[in-house]
This record gives sequence, C-alpha cells and structure tokens, in this order.
Amino acid sequence: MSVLIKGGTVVNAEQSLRADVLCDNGLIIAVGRDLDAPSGATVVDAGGQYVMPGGIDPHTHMQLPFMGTIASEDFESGTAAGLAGGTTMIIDFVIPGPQQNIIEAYHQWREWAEKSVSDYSFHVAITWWDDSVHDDMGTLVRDYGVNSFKHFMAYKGAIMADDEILVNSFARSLELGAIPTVHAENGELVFRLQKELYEKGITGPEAHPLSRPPECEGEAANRAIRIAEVLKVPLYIVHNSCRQSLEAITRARNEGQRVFGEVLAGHLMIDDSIYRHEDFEVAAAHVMSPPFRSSEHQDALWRGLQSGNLQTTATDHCCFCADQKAAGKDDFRLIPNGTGGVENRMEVLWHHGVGTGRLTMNEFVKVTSTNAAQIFNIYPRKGSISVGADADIVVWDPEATKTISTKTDHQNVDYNIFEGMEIKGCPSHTLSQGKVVYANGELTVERGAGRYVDRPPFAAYYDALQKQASLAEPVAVKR
Ligand code: URQ
Ligand code: ZN
Ligand code: ZN
Repeated sequence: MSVLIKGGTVVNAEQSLRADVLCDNGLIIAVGRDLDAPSGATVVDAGGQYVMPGGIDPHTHMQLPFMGTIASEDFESGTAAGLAGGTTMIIDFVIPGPQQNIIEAYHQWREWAEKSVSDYSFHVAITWWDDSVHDDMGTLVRDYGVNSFKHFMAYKGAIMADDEILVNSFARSLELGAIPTVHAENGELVFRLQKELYEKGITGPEAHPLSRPPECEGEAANRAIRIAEVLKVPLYIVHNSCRQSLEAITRARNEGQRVFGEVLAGHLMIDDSIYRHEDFEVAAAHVMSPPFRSSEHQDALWRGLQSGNLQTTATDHCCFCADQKAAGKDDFRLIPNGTGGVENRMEVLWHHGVGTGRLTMNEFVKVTSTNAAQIFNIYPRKGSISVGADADIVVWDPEATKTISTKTDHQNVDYNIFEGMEIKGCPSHTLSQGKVVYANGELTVERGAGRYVDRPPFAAYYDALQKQASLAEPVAVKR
C-alpha cells in the first residue's frame, strides 16, 4: 500500500526543500517535485505544511515497575499517544533489579513491548556488577541489538550504580562499541538530604526539590564525565535539568571529549514553584527526578539546545496516577517519581522553540529526531526523510492551534504537566512504517505493529578510540 505526501515542504536536519514524498512497503521510495500517485495510493495533502522525520523519544518508561507500583502507561497506549504527537519511535529502558540476570530482564521487557503500535528499542540499565554482567553485556550487543547501557547514579538502596559499577561498565561499553548513559544525581547526597528534611518535619512534595539541589546533579554529571574521560569512552547524560550539569557537559565538549546531553521538554518549560502548590495531587503529579527547576535553569537549558551543547530532547515518560502518587501523602520520599509528555514533546518544543525563534525548523528536526538517530546509530534508517529510510513521517501544520489537556490527550494518566498550555503548530498526519496512523485527530493503530529496532555497535569509531588509548600507554621513566 503506497502513500504519496503531496505539496509539502520537506524539513530535514540539514536542509528544507519543496518536495513530495512517496512511501511504499514501509520505506520512503521517492522524494521530489510533482510526483505522481501510483494507482490505489493514499494521497495526503501537505499543502502549506512541513514534512519531517517522525520524532524519536530516546527516554521513556512504559509500564515500569518502580517504587512499589507500575507506571500507568503501557507500551500499547504509550506508543499510540506518541504517534498522536508525531513521535514514531521510543527508546525505553530495561531496568534489571539488583542481582537480576540482565538478559532475563531484557526478555521480560521485550515481552511487555510486543504490543507496541510503533517502533521501539531499549537501553539496558546496569544496576549491579560481576563477571556474568560483563559477559552478558557482550551478548546483548552481539546478539540483541543493544548499543547503550544506562546507569542510575541516584536511587540509593534500589537501582543506584556506585563508582565501581560505573567504571567497570563504562570500560566494558568501550570494548563492545556501546555508549554508556547516566542519570546524574549523587544518590548518597540525595538520600541524606531526604532524611534530614523528613526528620525536620518537611514531609510534603515541597521537600522534593530541596532534597535534590542542582549541585547534586552537577557533581554526578561531572564525575561521570571524568570517569568517561579517563576511560576514553563517549558518554550520554540523560535529562539534564540544570545549569550545573550543562556547564560540565559544555566544558568537556569544549575540550574535545565526546559527551552528549539530553533535555526533557518539561525541564525547559515548567518551574519548581509547582511543588509548593496547595493541592497535594498537583504538586505530587510533578514529582520526578531530577526535579523541575527555577527559571534560570530553563534559560540555560534553552541556550544549551541552541548552542548544540545539548543534542536531544526527550520526555522520560513514566506515568503515575493520583492514587499511585498518594503513596507519598505523608512522606514525599514515597511519591513514585515520574511524569508524562510523550504526546506533547514535539508540539511544545515547536511552539516554544521554533515559534519564538530559539530554534530553526531544521534544528527542531535535529533535536527531536535526527541527533538521537545518529547518537544511537540508527541513522539514516531513522531521523531522515530520504530514499531508503523507514517511512516514519510527521506532517506538521504550523497554523493549527490547540490547548493541551489530559481531557483530550491520548496518554493513560490522569494529569498532564502541560495542562492548559496553548500552542500553535502540531501534527495533522503521522505515518508509521509507511501507514497513515494519525490523521486530523484520529488514531488508526494496530496492537503489535511496532517493531524492535536493533541498534548496531559503533565498532569502527571505538576501534579508533581503543587504538588511541593503547598509543597513550604511560612511558616508563628511567631511574
Ligand atoms: O529516573 C528515571 O528516569 C525514571 C525512574 C523515571 N522517573 C523519574 O523521576 N525521572
Ligand atoms: Zn532518570
Ligand atoms: Zn528515565
């Protein structure tokens, strides 16, 4: 079944051009002026609209078991909500429990994700270490298409990775041609600050940001960067929320170190005053880590995107409803951490990024799709409107307006962190694998149509790094 997207302006990371796009058998087969529609083809009128690579959200947690409950959004509803917002692929996380075999955990998540309606892949978290983890990481890279390993430097007593795990896993990642990624917060400091606040009687959500100041994030970001520097391995830091972690990344990049930074749509637009909201449910709905920060950090993060020191945007879509968040009614430490956004990431970034002149349309494509595809080694299959690429496409109507609300969105959670935000510019159509799955407000998706996307290791690049590392052997000093 072929689809011809006619009359639009194709916007890729590197250029924009007036062109039609013809899709067949799940791939883009032609990009050019005045293409004819094959007989029986579906024609999408893209006049006055932009035809862009489908969004890639490199950070989601569908149906995550976490803090004694399970995230309310599952892989079927979460990928459908993503398609409604123009996101055609997610990279989620396999998070083994301490001592859980990481390949067993991988298969568990693969099973959960079978019902996805759009394409997906997995980062695998390293939450413990022994020789078996070392070996299983190799199996995951060689046989299961994993090229990124996650490390939570926070969440002491649960999934926190200490320096021993970081050092061993980062070194193993380099050997395998995989990239380590980190959630950068100093888990020991957070644990102590949480305890001090609670014992002082500050037990509500207002304590959450106080227990995770930006200095805790800056320290961990810098520590992970320095470990990666010594081990000569690239690094990807997820959900940078503050000036301090951005400064650590910027310094490293200015010195030629290969460090990448991700920022969440929420951290660019929501500030920490929400934690002092009189309604517990509203404040608790926004409890996620790192917390939303004051506006000085939002300004810094926007500059990070504009300067290229932050390369990707994500949502960390990890939803918990009010009845789940209520677990922390009397103790903020028990509020399940996580918020949503997979459906709104692209439209809020368009409105506040392109709409304000902060980002060009091409930069918008870079930070919502292409950069993630390149960093995680699935470009140009993903992240590009070009012949041979997957036909994951969003047709963007720059004139369409809407008010974001949990009442009208497709996410399976009872709160939207962008509730009431009025935006201009959003998807009119989304294609996944060459099929129109979202058109003018209507989703037409198929349970299980999503595919697991293998992500090959960066062998060539890492070979060069390893050669460089071996050349740098210390020279014995003659006594
Ligand atoms: O830390 C994460 O990324 C997961 C557990 C989602 N929750 C959150 O608060 N960010
Ligand atoms: Zn995290
Ligand atoms: Zn996360």
